[in-house]
Amino acid sequence: MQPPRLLITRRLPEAVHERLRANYDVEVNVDDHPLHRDRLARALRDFDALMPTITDRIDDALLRTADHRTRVIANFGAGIEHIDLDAARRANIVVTNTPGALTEATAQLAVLLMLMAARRAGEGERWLRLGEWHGWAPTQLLGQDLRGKTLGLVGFGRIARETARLARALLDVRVAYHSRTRASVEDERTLGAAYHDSLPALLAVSDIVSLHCPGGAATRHLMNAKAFESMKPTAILINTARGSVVDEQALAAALARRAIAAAGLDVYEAEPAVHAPLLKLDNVVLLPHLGSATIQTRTAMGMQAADNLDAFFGGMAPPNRVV
Ligand code: 8YV
Repeated sequence: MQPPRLLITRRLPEAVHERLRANYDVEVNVDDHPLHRDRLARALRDFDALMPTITDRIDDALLRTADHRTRVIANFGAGIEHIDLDAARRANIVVTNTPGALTEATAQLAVLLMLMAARRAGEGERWLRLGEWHGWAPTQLLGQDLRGKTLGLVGFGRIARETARLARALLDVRVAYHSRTRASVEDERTLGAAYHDSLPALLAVSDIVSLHCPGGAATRHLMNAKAFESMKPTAILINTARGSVVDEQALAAALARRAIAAAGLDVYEAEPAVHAPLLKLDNVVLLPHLGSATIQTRTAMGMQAADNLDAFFGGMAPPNRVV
């Protein structure tokens, strides 16, 4: 029997390619540029399985192709808003993702951004590299201590909880959250997390606001001009979730007039483009979507995606099926 044809749309850690080559007829996009739409359309006709990433927009128009051969899309990543799930369902294509594998790495990056923004680390590094540091001074680049501050989590899934756990251990913060569904009393108690039943209520009490909700239409521009008005002028915004959750224009305006103190961003509305005014502001730390970027995590994500494929082609239920 012929092994299933699998297209891996971006270069993954070699260990993942090796594992997949053992059981699949694998093609890897070795030049590693985001695939052109036409190539994705052809892939749906030519391959039994796709392993895409966030850089592949698989929308209704693509999935509507009547003669598609693809039966399963094993996304490399947890977030799947770049795939039209309803259209996949209509096309009878199974979709899986990789939750869990990237929880720790992403939570660590959220805490890194909190520290970088609070301690003005990006600003300091820029000074130094530009030769603008002329020696130590007692009131130079003074940041904020985070001990005892309130960390407000928007969303309370795996990454939010791990972020809370780490930030409590490292920075001794208090935890508050808002999410669509309230967690159990037990889960709240474990993290000492105080529930707020509305976003404005959470924003009003938070010194650090960290976003952990999914992307997509339901959360688009959740953080808009009005939301920034609800935040404390001393507050810091952290986004390791999806760029679409933040109205970047409104954020740049709020940072420029110090309606909020600082921000740390890892994700953007139109990646890889960054809203130009943000690049000019000193009180924002900007990272290039590094949330899960460790060799261990990216390998684990690939292995989890491979587990999903193996289950599917082995006639079993893929463990991380979303459609
Ligand atoms: C991934 C992510 O790097 O998994 C996610 O949802 O945001 C990132 O950590 C990327 O999405 C991989 O496709």
